[in-house]
Amino acid sequence: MKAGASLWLITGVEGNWFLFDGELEANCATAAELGYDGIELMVPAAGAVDRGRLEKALTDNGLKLSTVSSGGGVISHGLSFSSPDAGIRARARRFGVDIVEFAGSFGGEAIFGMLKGKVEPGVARADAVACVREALEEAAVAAAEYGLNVLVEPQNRYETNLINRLDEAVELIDTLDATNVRILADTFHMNIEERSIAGALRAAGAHIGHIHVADSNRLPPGHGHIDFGAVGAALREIGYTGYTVVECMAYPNAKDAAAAAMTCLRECMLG
Ligand code: LER
Ligand code: MN
Repeated sequence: MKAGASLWLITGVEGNWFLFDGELEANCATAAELGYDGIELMVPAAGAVDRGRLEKALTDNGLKLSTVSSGGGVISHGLSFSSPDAGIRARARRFGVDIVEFAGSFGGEAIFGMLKGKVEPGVARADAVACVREALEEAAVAAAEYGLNVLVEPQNRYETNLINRLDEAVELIDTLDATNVRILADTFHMNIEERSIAGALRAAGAHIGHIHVADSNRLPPGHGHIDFGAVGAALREIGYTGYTVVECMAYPNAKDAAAAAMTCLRECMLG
């Protein structure tokens, strides 16, 4: 298993749930110094980050780009795969493919969490699911060009009414006309939605393609009541070897949060 740190690169948003905010070079250096292997980015658009600058920040610090979130499509542009508005849906799919290509050109995978959207009033659930299915299949074709997966993230009921648990994601993935879609399992969301975090990870098994860790309160692992020993044991049992990215509040500050999370990862997950 490899450790990743999340880095938020959208300006002008008050408050976020990522470890690091801005300052690409300085935060890559801090992540590397603390022992992280990779970086996950949140960007306002695929072309927003200067390629040369990102390449240099990664190589100078011996880091890989693990993943790029497509959440910027929602935060910066109000997009959604399942919007009742066909224009918004089309722009969301374009945004998603652009993120796949940006991430893929660095060997990283694209995340589809918030951009899935929700079942809006007046829209039939089956129609919303069909929109998500179509968008994921399109993104999967683009990712296949790089030999990579795309990642779909179940999120808790206070954020969406569309795919809250891992078993719902498995059901969706199994009906897709694509073989390179995997689940991003986020311990914060799972703590709200799953009967057992470890049990759900075991049941999803080889469908798991990426992990986000935060504690029950979205503070760094170790500051809440999630049993990360059990999470690590379940991931070892299913043979998971991908990234575990720390996506939590920068409490009490980014560096201390990153250090505390790394201590927990070393004790419970990376062994
Ligand atoms: C993003 O990875 C996430 O976990 C969400 O809670 C964003 O809404
Ligand atoms: Mn997450």
